[in-house]
Amino acid sequence: MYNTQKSKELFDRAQESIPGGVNSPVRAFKSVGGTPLFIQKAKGAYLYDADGNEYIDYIASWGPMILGHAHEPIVNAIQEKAIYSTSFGAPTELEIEMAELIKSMVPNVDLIRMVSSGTEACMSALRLARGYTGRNKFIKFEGCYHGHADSFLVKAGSGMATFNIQTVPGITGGVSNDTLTCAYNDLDAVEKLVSENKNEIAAIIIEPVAGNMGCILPKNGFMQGLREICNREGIVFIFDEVMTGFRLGRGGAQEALNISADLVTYGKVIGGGMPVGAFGGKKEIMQHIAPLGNVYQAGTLSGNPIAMIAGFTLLNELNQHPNIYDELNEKTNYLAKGIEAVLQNHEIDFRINLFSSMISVHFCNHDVVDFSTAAKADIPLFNKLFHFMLKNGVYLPPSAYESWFLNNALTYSDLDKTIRLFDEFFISLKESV
Ligand code: KE4
Repeated sequence: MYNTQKSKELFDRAQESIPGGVNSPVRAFKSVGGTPLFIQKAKGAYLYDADGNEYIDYIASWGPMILGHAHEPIVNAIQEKAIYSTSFGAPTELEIEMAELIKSMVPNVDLIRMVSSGTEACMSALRLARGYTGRNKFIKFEGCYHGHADSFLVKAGSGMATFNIQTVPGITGGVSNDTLTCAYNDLDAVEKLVSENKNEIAAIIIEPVAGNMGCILPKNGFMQGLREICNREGIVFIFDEVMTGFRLGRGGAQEALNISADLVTYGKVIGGGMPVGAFGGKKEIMQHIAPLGNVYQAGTLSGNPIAMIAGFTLLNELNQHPNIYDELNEKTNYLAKGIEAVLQNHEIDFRINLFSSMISVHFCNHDVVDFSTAAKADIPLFNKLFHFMLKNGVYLPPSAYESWFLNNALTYSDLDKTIRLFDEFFISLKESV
């Protein structure tokens, strides 16, 4: 009998001291309903909740745990580093090694600054683009999520899509006036915004493969079109690679899509599960960041030795064993094909969006190419599936507006179990009619 009593007790207790009982809204199961599970430990591809239930993990902490949980080289590196203190607030050789390693893996990064979250990376990149161009406005795409800095909380994805929050209290009119939005994959809409705001746009920021409205791929020519607009208009092209960086491949989306960004932001995988973000790019732009230039950005724990050694160890593994990406992509394709066969067999309307090891399943009979088409899918059906999978030991992201993230500790029997449970779910649906 599937028992989550301890999680229920912990959730009640948590809500006495933490807003909504969680430290990040998407964890609260608000969109899928029910009680969030309190996780006690994890190893490899498996999570273990407070009641001792085991789950195959398709969240991977929203991306970072690409080699699985408690990956031994990372754990050992953290343990060895921690005995020499956990923070100095002074420069270290390890930060240089980390920056040099990143520069050796990704294109178009001359200088890179470490921060402590993806939010910090994106907000800093936007401020830098504004300081560099002297312009205030920027374009983001509906359903893309670049963290919770004020400027980005306009028609954002992730938790804001999940909770259907499209305007956030606390964001001033001035801030939102400088945030221009349009649909993902709509190049004409971008051209229109650019012509209506001539010489006022500092940046276009995009998730090059979007993961915060499910997984959404750029249409052919879309990214190249944005690149050309930025070249023509003197706009800074920012790739938000917090999700895609070091997940799509060593060089991330810039390499996978063969598009050069002016600035690129990182998070998640770059920290190996520790709080790390980064932004980097061409020296001509990055040299405006303090203390070199006057665009101020700072952080007490930026480049923290424990966070750095975790990220450095993980990136090193990925850098030295690029076959990991082939293995991950093969597993993702295998999972997608298995689910596809099940859904076709049950004559369910669906679309599966997939890029490398990012995947999402949408229950609809139209292509999912932006936020509005993602929102038109059968969300209640996804929510039912979510809970069926959960109580059978498979932990999907608790929202139809999130990409799934595979980790390389997943085995093919884990994937087969996941596919079999999809089949059992739809059989159970038919039986319940
Ligand atoms: P953080 O500040 O949460 O480290 O990163 C913000 C961010 C920036 N850019 C992209 C493309 C992102 O996906 C994120 C954060 N992703 C969400 C998951 N969709 C984090 C999960 C959460 O909010 O708890």
